[in-house]
Amino acid sequence: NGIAAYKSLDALIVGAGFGGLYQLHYLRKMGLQCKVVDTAGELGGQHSIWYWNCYPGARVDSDVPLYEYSIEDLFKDWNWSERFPEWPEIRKYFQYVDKKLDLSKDVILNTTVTHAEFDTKPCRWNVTLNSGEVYDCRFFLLCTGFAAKHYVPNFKGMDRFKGIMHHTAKYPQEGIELKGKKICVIGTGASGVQCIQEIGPQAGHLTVLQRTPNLCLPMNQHKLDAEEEKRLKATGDYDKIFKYRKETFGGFHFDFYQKDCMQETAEQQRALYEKLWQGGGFRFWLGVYKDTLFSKEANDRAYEFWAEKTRARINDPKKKNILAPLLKDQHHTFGTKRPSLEQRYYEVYNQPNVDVIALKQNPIDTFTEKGIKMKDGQELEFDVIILATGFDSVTGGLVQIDIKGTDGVSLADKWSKGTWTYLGMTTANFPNMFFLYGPQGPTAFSNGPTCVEVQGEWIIDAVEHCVKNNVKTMDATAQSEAGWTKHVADLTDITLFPGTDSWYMGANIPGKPREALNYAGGIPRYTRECNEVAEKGYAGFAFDAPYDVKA
Ligand code: NA7
Repeated sequence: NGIAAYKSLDALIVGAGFGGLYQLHYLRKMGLQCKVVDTAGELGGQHSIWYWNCYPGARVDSDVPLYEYSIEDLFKDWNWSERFPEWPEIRKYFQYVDKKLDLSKDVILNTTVTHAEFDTKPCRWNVTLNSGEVYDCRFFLLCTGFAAKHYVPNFKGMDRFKGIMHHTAKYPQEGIELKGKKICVIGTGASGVQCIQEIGPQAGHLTVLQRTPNLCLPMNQHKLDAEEEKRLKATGDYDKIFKYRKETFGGFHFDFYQKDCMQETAEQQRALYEKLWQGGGFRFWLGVYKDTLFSKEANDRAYEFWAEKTRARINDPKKKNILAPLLKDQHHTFGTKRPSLEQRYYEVYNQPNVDVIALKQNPIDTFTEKGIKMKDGQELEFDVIILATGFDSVTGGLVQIDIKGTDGVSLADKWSKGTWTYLGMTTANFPNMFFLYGPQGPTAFSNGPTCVEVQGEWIIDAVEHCVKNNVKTMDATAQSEAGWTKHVADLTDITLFPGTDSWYMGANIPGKPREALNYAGGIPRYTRECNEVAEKGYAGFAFDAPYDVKA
């Protein structure tokens, strides 16, 4: 009959990934009535990435036990099989967490939050789901992750292609038969690199269309030994790791090397680079000389080492120059686009069935029924095209929900020319709304679970503050968000990041404002700054603003 059924909650949480489930657990512990809503069909869903991104080889680039919750001693009864786990195992981890914390009874799956509006009279959010249900709630928490909205470029003639075509973030759950097929992968970000190295060995032929080379680092993957894990758990090492991960820039268990590059001799530099390279993971990115992401001279040294190591692995001189150009032909400074971790990525290009085309020299002209025609006239035929073209990262997942604040302006409109947040967790005129692992927080420069726990804890405390003090609304002031936004820009402006087109700067989506989307001061500084705000009675927030007057 068109009359929506209203249901009342203390908090509605969007996203059943690391962030959303953390919120659910602790808000429930506080005695609040909460629900989590997620588009995906399983926990660890769309907003934690591991539901939709089930393309071959999809795995996490943070090693375990860093990539897991540190809460409730969950680590004790869980063992990972390898250092960088693949998506099926991460999904199993979420099922394990669900069993331990009894989460899913409060999770609504296969459902999307379509819009939300703040009602200034009762000071509550009305949240509408695509099922037609409407919830009203006091707190509205967006835990959508940084990659909830995938990006498909508008290539000419795309709908003409008659073969199989999927974006990596919408890969069919049942998989695709790839053996012996003619396959094209467009894009060489983290998703492209992971699926290329997996598909190359099974494809009849694989063509990679690369716009920008990925400055990949060795993953150094290995199987984990259950006995060794047991020993480490017994010695208390896991507790130390979980504590330490909050004390490092990126939320890992290593930090930048506390010297500038040029303070050391060429031999010392080489020794450090070699050690970091052998260690694997992000050490060569976030454990390197502390000026590497600030000084072009220091950055060049790291780049040269990377190029030397990488070029040695590629046989064909043409492929070598496309995949790992020399410093003089460099596309971007090292580390200012997200380096991916690879296992056999470069060796795959030594196979005779694998080609790479540099799109800057030979762009896509048009898609055809059978494949893709290149600018130089070459007509390539494919059975399968995989679009590894990324995401409307960091902000896209938030603004795709129609959220209206106290002045009736939507979040999408408010952020259409640039993002404004206070502490990377709130935005003015959207009272009692918190988000995490999103814009102007440490998001993209940090290990996900660390960031989620740091921000999650702060949000839980803020909600508790409101509940205990009978506060109706807590809203960032325009002045405080202007200050934070400038602070985030200032932290980035002194680095090399602004000089590179990347999703860190919003520069991967045509028309998206170019700005620093992530807080570049590191986890410890961020935590300190947020805690200082809380200690000062949540300075920079307005409490119980008279919205009816404003309206
Ligand atoms: P990314 O890292 O954004 O990579 C997308 C890739 O797609 C990248 O190589 C892009 O080239 C390429 N791309 C994007 N648009 C086009 C067009 N129009 N033509 C050709 N190539 C294009 O996304 P991922 O999914 O790989 O990874 C996202 C994050 O998830 C990753 O950083 C991790 O944090 C996990 P470009 O570099 O823009 O030239």
